Amino acid sequence: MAMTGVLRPGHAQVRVLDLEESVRFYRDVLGLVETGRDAQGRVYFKCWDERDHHSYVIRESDRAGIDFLGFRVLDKANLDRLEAGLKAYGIATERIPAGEMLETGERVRFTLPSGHAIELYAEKTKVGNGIPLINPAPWSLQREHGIGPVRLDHALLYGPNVAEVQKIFTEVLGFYLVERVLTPDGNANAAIWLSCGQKVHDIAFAEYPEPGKLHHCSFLMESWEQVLRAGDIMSMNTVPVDIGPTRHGVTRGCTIYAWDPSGNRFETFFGGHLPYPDYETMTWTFDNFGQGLDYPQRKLHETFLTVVS
Ligand code: M3P
Ligand code: FE
Repeated sequence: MAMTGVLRPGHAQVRVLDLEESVRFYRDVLGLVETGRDAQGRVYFKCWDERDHHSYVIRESDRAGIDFLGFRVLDKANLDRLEAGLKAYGIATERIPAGEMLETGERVRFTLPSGHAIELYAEKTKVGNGIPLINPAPWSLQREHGIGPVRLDHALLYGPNVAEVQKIFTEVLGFYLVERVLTPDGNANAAIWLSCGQKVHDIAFAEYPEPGKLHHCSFLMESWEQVLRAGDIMSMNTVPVDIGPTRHGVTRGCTIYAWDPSGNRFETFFGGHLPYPDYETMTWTFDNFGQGLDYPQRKLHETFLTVVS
């Protein structure tokens, strides 16, 4: 499959209550690689196998949550094309100058009807994964530090107007709808899972009255065993765990949900099926939401619906 538009979620900027406590958590417990700090006081991280300078940025604030989620697009021509598409659709965009975020080119920013700030960008410095491009080893010692996820995989965002958000992602940004959970009356979607490639999802949304909320950022693990090991490391560090280890029915991904020291939920995730854009959307009725969330226990955990940052 040729991927020419939006490639992947490339960065999330998340607010934390205590910067240094959070740096210790993300660096030493989750096992991200710290790659920089800027004049605004933001701290930049990447997962060990990511090539770009950063994928996860934290800044200190008096409230947790997400500032924005950025998607990497193929090149500048696609950035211009996608921005023109957004404008033609009636969405206001602004350009954030190159360098405002370390090692990152110009970003196109817009706000979704769910209240989330989304960015598109085409340039970020490739710092590599610590493994040579000639005769590369399969992993480096960076993988062995903390939980050690492979990459930022996706995010689940909560806010209003999910039907309009779905139209923007599918009609303007080139995503397709992989799975959905219906509302109790069956007339609308309570939650949607969207992909821009062959991942089971790159972004998901759930209908929620308050705008701009973060449910979780998800980090990809290499195996179910690595998810279980993540659970061990969480317990060794008394990280508050929300759900799991278990498997989602929706996406078929293996998962643990847990909270960072500020109450931002994160996920360690493995697997999931591999859809193509021509596949038909899979639909879950609201009475099966429990299986969608936690397939073995068939349990719609209360926190899934109510705890966001
Ligand atoms: C995911 C995920 C429900 C949740 C599924 C979640 C309610 O697929 O990646 O977090 O089906
Ligand atoms: Fe997830």
